[in-house]
Amino acid sequence: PFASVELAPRDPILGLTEQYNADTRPGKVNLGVGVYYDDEGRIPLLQSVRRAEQARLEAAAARGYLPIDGIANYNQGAQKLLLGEGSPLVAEGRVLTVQTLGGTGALKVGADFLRAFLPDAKVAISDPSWENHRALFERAGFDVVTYAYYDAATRGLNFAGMTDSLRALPEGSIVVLHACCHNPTGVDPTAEQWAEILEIVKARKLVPFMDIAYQGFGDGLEQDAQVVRRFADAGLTMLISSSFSKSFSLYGERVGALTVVAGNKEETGRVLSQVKRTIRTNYSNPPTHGASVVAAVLNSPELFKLWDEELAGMRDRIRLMRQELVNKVKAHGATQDLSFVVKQRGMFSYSGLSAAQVETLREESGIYALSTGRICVAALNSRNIDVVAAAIAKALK
Ligand code: PLP
Ligand code: TYF
Repeated sequence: PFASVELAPRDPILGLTEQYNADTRPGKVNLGVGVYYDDEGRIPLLQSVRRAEQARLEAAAARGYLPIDGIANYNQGAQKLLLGEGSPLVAEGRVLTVQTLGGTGALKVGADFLRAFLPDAKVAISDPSWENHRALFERAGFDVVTYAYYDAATRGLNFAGMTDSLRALPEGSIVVLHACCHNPTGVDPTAEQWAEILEIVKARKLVPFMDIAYQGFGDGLEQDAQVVRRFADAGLTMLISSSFSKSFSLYGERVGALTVVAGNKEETGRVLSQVKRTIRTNYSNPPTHGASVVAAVLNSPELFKLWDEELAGMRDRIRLMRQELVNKVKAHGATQDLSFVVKQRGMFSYSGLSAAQVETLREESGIYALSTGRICVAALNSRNIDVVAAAIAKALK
């Protein structure tokens, strides 16, 4: 029955990691996938996580089924991080949050829910966006279009283009917005620009689906949630997918959440019942370990403080690597102005390297980047940065 099954294309990001893993050169560097590595080049196990895991191990917790929507105080903790302590929306009963299999799971559950109730809506994603956005919403059955976003000439935001394309969307379209630390460009709108985007979203009755996978990697947990809060406080009905994969360095535990801000309390109940139905018919209920660890950290003032400090450490190290990369590429003789790398936020930089230059880096130096020129700055460290900077400077000549 499978004779006509075609070979599916590889995920361009995860496919690159397979290629990297197969490379036998000792000095190879993977700047492809968006993962935070510490200065030793390892994926860190945070102290806050370790302590919560220790406590959980000692408690010898049973592993019964979780409720369909997951661990209650995990969901409340995730909600509080997004909407803030004492959010009036939460008090009004207008917010629901369900535990999901990472941020991807939140997008998928949200997409399936939307497809059931807004089947004809278009889904607009940024140009460019995270590769999986288009694939995921198309698989859910939507027609996916793009809105202008990145301006290669200025290496910044094409704000006029962005607002024009948002204004041109059919009323009721779903618009996927990166709340902070845009993947793949590292370019975010300013607060003033967000205010204008919000006005367009309201005027065109768009349904925002905010994706926040890097909360804490921009300016801090509270600062990075400002856009989400402004949209929610404006009275909009919206969806939010959030992820702890990066901020807790718990990639493989699949810790994420889908939050929906609905119109009123009664509507929230109805929406929750349908979101739970989506989950039930997909995987029944989510896994226990990762979410119970995250919940323990979010609900302990002491562990939360430790986590916040560890997150700041990751954020600061990425900033340092951005600065050092700019300095070192210049020191190696490149004449191009790379100062935009320092202005970009989060894990990524759209480096401006062409597909051919990226290929040269890979072939000559074993340095892997995406063909779009995206590099993961969080994979740089004090041991590999000189080699990378020298190779980039050479490629730029
Ligand atoms: N959304 C964006 C923009 C991302 O970069 C990622 C990265 O993995 C995700 C969602 C998915 O997060 P997760 O790994 O938690 O599924
Ligand atoms: O953009 C990235 O590199 C991260 C990790 O299918 C990732 O978001 C990449 C591809 C993918 C899932 C996660």
